[in-house]
Amino acid sequence: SYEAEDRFTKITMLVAFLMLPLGGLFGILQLFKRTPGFPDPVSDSTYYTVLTGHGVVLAIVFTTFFIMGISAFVVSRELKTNFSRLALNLSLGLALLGTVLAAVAILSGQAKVLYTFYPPLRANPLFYIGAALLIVGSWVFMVDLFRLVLRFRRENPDLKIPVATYGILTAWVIWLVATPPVALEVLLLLVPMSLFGMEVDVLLARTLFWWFGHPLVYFWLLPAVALWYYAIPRVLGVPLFSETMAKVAYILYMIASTPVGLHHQFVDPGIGPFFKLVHTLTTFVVATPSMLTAFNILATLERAGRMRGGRGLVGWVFKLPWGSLAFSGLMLPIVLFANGGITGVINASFQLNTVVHNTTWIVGHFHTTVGGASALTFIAAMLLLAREMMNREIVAPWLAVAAFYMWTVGQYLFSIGYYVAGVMGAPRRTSELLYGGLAPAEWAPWLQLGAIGGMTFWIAGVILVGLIAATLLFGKKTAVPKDERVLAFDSTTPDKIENGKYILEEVRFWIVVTVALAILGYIGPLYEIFARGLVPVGPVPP
Ligand code: HAS
Repeated sequence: SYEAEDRFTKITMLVAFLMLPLGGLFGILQLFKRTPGFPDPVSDSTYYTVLTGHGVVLAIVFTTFFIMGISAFVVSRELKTNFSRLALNLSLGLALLGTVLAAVAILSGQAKVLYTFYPPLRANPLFYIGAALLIVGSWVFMVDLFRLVLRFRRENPDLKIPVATYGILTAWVIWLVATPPVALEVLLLLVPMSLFGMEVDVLLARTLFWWFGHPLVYFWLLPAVALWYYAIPRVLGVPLFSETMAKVAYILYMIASTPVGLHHQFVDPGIGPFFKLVHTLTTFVVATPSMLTAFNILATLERAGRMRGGRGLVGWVFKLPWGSLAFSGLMLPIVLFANGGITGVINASFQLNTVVHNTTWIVGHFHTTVGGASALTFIAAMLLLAREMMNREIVAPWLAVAAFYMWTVGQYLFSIGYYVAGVMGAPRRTSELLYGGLAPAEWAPWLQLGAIGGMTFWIAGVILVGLIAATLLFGKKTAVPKDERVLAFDSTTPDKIENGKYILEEVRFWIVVTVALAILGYIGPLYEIFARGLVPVGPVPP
């Protein structure tokens, strides 16, 4: 039985679920504050509390808890194994404690440092300690997950790792490589800065943060990709076009996701152009698996569409079940990812980055990636889990489908408005410029278009949160038969490895390559920072 895993998944999903209305409230307040001609709901200084809350609650807490929960659900069932109860309880306890501490710091207005917490801005120590505890909690879970997958590998040398578990494993390997530098930054630099006023080298701190910050986005993405690869073919009743291609994509994500973080620091002085160019090139490598994913999913869709009688170049697209809850909930995030992915490639281009960096363009990019590809997939998965794990009939499924479309249209409008305003120079992360009367009038219509999009997907979010709650509270009790379940990971039978050893299944080897490339990617820039000599500065209150 999966009693302990299910309890863990229920609690982590509940925490993730509770973050949605809170993060959404911060989001809508911010949207109004930033839009010319709209009512101004919060003071200038509260704006930074709201912005920090929005980023931390949704991008860090919602995602981490959801990913821990879905990982326990998928891996235990696909590998037919159990996590250690101690590890589950300990990791949950630490992560919850950390979240509460950080929440106290943010909600009391003592952590206006945004989710990137760049020094010399100083937050209350509880904020940093809370963040560190959340990470440590996730590590406890991660170690146990590695134990189970490596044991499966050892005990079943002739079996392939199932495709969803492989994706979840990849996400956690990325987490393994990404989190130690930010933990060092927090414990050695930021906590002492916050507690004792210790001086900190800003560039060193930012570099350690972005060592973590970019792989973090693939930690958000990979569980969504794993759900797409597993569930979309299941919903369509066809096999995935290529499982081998899926695993190649996972491996490329894993090995290339870390040595790329300097693309967030193109305009930081103190790191020379050589390593920035190297990270530009590796960023194009890490964009490749998403293109493989696009190809793999499209080929699967085409196969299914043609089986249903679709003809011609695009006729098959209209034969797909666009009105089904599971299909639209999993496919529309991919349609959003096409938008966010293309702008990601633009961000990564060294020269173009100087046009879009720190503008509202970036806000458009990350809403359609983490808020589109990842968050919408996670919300759809929550509804499916309410049906298939909690055995509740989904209340008004048609409304959920309508909300998925509203979310998608809203995010497209939001991103278009913010892209154009960004290219015109509208800055992100500030309200002063807009409300000090300094904003050029030409930004206004685009920020207003963005606001219409933002309100549209905010309303979609409210509907979806309401439907999840209504399903759990009032949904009719019905056990869904195994063959009708979308997330039926317990019925996976791992395939056999043919022709002896199969390099894609040698996960230990790929973990070593991942760690080595991450270190190689950062030795040079860190050497440059230390060789130049550190320039520590004292903290400033935000
Ligand atoms: Fe990014 C900034 C580059 C992907 C999240 N990114 C951010 C920030 C966040 C974020 C949160 O190079 C802001 C950080 C901050 O606060 O400062 N990003 C990239 C690149 C990719 C990318 C190259 N980002 C993501 C993902 C995220 C995410 C994924 C979250 C989940 N990003 C950057 C850069 C910056 C940045 C710079 C810094 C900018 C600056 O100056 O500050 C790539 O991985 C993207 C590859 C994706 C593709 C798309 C493939 C298309 C697919 C869809 C196909 C469609 C189908 C539909 C099948 C190439 C998969 C068919 C439909 C039918 C109807 C048939």
